[in-house]
Amino acid sequence: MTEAITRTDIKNFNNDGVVVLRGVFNDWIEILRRGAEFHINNPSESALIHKQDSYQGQFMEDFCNWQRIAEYKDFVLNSPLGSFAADLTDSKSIQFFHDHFFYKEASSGVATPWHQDMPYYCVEGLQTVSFWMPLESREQSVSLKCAAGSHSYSKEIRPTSWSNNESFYEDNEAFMDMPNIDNDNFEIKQWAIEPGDVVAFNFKTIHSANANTVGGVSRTLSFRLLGDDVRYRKRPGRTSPNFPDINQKNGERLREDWFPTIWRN
Ligand SMILES: O=C(O)CCC(=O)C(=O)O
Repeated sequence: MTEAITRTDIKNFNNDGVVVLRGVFNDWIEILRRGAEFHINNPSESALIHKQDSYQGQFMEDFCNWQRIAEYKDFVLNSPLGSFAADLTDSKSIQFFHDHFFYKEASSGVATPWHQDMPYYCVEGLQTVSFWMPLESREQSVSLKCAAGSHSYSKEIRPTSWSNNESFYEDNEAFMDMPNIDNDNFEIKQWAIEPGDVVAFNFKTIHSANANTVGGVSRTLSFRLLGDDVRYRKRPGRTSPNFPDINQKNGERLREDWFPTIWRN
């Protein structure tokens, strides 16, 4: 076990599906900020823009840029990301899945709705973790919100398109409706964040984030990692992010040339 992660962190991650780790990436913030500035000026073809007419700012999200942005690649391959993921998911090895960038301009009125990440992905398994890393201080009110314990549902939550709320896949019966998070007595985990802190959560943990209503921009990177039991799962349509040429069969470990093993115990 690394020194940065305690037994209590692991217990909380297992029970709640989410834990905050303080200051564990302090040494990487300047590097990731340089990468993010390049990224904002050079989004990929997959970048999505969300905008509400009544607000000035926009919200951009983008996926899978770690191989072309040197600072992200350095972080993925050389930071303790993989060892932290191994500790939290009790895995012997960790594959890197993808990075996801959330850039919310000042006063951009678009929130990230309640959702569960797993059903958007071409994988299944219990040993998963995302590291949500703001690159500037974040007040609690504009930080990530996670519904504690929501990773334990056996059925996945129906994924929807964030722009029109329509079901992502035609196969609707395979999924359950989003519970009424605010009325179903979930404990909501939400923390004020300083750069270098990270919120680690399971791919099945239901989460959301309020719109950026504060003065400055909000730049957040989420890094997604796969532990020992994670396998390829074909979905009944395009996934997000989409890997149309992945050419894999259900039950296989993800291909190493696209999703490298970044940590072995
Ligand atoms: O920062 C946000 O707005 C949402 C983050 C999120 O949904 C994620 O990292 O999976």
